[in-house]
Formats: sequence, C-alpha cells, structure tokens
Amino acid sequence: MRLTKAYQPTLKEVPAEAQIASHRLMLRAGLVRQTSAGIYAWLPAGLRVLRNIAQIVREEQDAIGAEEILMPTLQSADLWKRSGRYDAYGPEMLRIQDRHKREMLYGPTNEEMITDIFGATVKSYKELPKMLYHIQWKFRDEIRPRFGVMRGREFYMKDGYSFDVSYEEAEKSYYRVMLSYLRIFRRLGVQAVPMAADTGPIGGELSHEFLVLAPTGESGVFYDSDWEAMDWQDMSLDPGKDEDLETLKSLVAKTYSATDEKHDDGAWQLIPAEKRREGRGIEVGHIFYFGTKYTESMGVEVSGPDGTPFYPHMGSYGIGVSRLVGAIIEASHDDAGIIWPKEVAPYKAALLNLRPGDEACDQLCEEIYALDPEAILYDDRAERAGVKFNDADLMGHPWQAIIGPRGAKTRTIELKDRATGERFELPFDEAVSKIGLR
Ligand code: 5CA
Repeated sequence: MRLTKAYQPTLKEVPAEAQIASHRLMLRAGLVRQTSAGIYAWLPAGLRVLRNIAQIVREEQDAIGAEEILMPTLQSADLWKRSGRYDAYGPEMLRIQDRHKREMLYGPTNEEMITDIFGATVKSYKELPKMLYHIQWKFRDEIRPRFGVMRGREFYMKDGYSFDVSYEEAEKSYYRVMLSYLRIFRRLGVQAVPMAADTGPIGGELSHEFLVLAPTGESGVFYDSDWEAMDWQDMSLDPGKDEDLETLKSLVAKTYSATDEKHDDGAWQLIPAEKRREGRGIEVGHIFYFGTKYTESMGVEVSGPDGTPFYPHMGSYGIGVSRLVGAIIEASHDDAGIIWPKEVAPYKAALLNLRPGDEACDQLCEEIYALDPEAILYDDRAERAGVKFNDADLMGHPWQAIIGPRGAKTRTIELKDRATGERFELPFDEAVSKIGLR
C-alpha cells in the first residue's frame, strides 16, 4: 500500500480519554475510532491485525478438528428462556424488540444457540464428539467500558463448543482446546499462562483463564517460571493422542499459576524463590467444562449405544480476538510506539523513501514495493525523514527498509528491526529475503 493513497489517519495528539498505552497507541496509529461508548470502527491497519489474529485462531482450531460455522449476532429471547439464563444474565444483555414485538437480544455468547442447533441435527452417540466454533461480534452492556477495545461493549470473540458422550471424553476435548490455545498465543507472539478460574455466568466445574503477561494488566498473577520455558510449538504434543493430553493435564496441575483471586500462599511457598514470578496479566481467553448444564435445561438428548437417551457433556471456549489487539500492544510497545509480533503485523515492512523525486531512490523503492505491494507500506509522502521515522516507529511494522540517495546509488538497503533497534546495511537480495519478501 502506498501511504499517499492509503487511509491511514495517524494522530499527533495523545487523546485525553485514553488511559493506557495500548488505547493511546491504537488511536494514535489510526487502528480504530470510537463511534460510541465501548464501540469501535476498525480502520484499515487495525482490521488487518484483527484478521491476522482471527486467521491464526482459525488455523489452530482447525488443527484440533474443530469446524468453523457462523451464527448470527441477533438471537431470540425464547432460546434463553429455555436455559433459564434470560433473566439471570441481567442488564449486561442488550434486549431488542422487533416490529412484531418479539423479544430479541444481541448475543453476549452462544451456548443456547449452539445447543439448540446441535439438538435439532444430532441424534445419536455415533455422531459424537463434535467441536464447532465461530468468530463473531458479541455485545455486553458493560457498566464501565474502558481501555479501548480491551473492555468494549461490542467486541469480536472466537467461541467454540464441544459435545461429548461422557465426562472423560469431554475432559479430553477441554485439554485439546487448551493445547490449541497455548499454540495460538505463542504464534501471536505473547506469553500467555493458563490459570484456574471461576466460571461466572457461563457456569460449570472446570475452568481456566489465559492471561497475557503485561505490566498494565487488570489482574495480579502469580506463576512458576517453568511456564516461560514451555514452547508449545516445539513440544510436539499431539492433540489426537490421549497420552499427550494427559501430559498436558499433569503439566498444568503441577506447574503453579493463579490470579490474585485464586492465589494460594501455601502452594506458593513450596516453589523455590528464584522460580516465583509475580506480575500482571490480561485475560485473553477463558475455557469451561460445564457438563450437561445446557443440554439438560434445554432438553437436548441423543440416543446411546443401547438406545437409551442421554444428555451430551459440553464445554465452551472463548478467545477475545479484539481484546487481543490491545493486549498484544500492552505486552509489546515502547515509548516510540507499537512493536508488532511478525505474525500479526499489518504489514511486514515500512518502506521509507527518504528522497521522493530523486530518480535512484524512487526506482529502488518501486522495485522493492513491486515484490509484494500487499505486505509493504510504502511511505512515498513528501515528508521529512524524521516524520517518516516517527510514523514507522509508531505503526510498529517489524521491519523498516530505509532508502536514501547514498544507498540508492549502490543498491544498498538499510534495514531496521523495530523490536531490537538493530540496523543492517544489506545488498538488495539479502535485504528483501531478510524481510521475508522472497
Ligand atoms: N461462552 C464463554 C466461552 S465461549 C464466554 O463467553 N467466555 S468469556 O465470558 O470469558 O469471554 C471470552 C473472552 O472474551 C474473554 O476471555 C475475553 O478475552 C473476551 N471478552 C469478554 N468480555 C469482553 C469485553 N467486554 N471486551 C472485550 N473482550 C471481552
């Protein structure tokens, strides 16, 4: 994308209402605009990041055999009356009436809807297990929306649902999703730790939250440093193998982690002092096993091997996709701006033409840009070099390719690694392959 053509409204002033770094940076870098309290429009660069995150979530969910669907945002109140949650959910639910005076609502989550769809279409134990997910906008009328997309009213969530024949099978689904989540967060370039959690209005017995470690997080967290060492991509745990799921379960059971709500000082004292880590975290995911809570209350049965009907065991699994945009920035920024992890960055590189109009500079820039116009943000504006450097740092692309008249003559490209600040002077071929353009 050429910056002279792009809609990339960066702000010079720090917006007064933004209290935390990610909110300020998202507004300054032109990723989002607030349209009303807790509701945001996603602008091109922000939308790219949102989509990149959703795509990683999708790939890793598909890899454990989950199937993607898309349920609507609007739901009938009748569904929620069947489960008994229509009244229980309270003022956080946005209730709507259609022209026929039928009660509707903007979905805050989809347990009821998926249970209803499942019940109408799945009749036998032979069709189990099933794991379905969607990535869809949710609405919760939060009493105090704040911190930008971090606690919004309308937000983008991946929510998945599993159906199994028994507790034992449902527990496997649960740990399968946990493994998928740990891989997702790793790919997103953030350190996320699962922590035993309360179940709140979703209900159930077994639940973990995933917290991205960031100094400005809302929750206090305590964990064993072994969590930092675990590389879920390298550990080659196979979500299809029961023994690997057992391994994960025992790792989780023996490696301490807790939010301040659940912190246990006795267990904490047993960890060697040099391995104790205290900090803050942002809840980016939450998984639940709640057994037959919804299948029973909504009367959804399937027939078992001997023909006797039974209630399938369920779990539900959420990831805050839009919240993650803020959480990643909280975990990865400096005074100059955002530092995007490679897999989520809106562009692989910013290409800074320091002398637009200079023939050699223009030509070399065009040549680089042509390699992959989708992956490069080409700063071709007639602006001072300082302005371009500042904007590129603010926007946080993993690489900056800097072209000035001196380098252009010898076809040398100066690269700056945004994360480390390291600079490289490289010939054309080496430079473009380092950025990942070839
Ligand atoms: N039905 C379950 C799992 S699918 C559920 O709704 N769980 S949840 O309430 O914990 O939400 C899942 C995730 O959505 C949270 O971990 C959080 O990352 C994100 N989330 C929840 N509320 C908000 C909000 N107001 N703004 C942004 N993200 C949110």
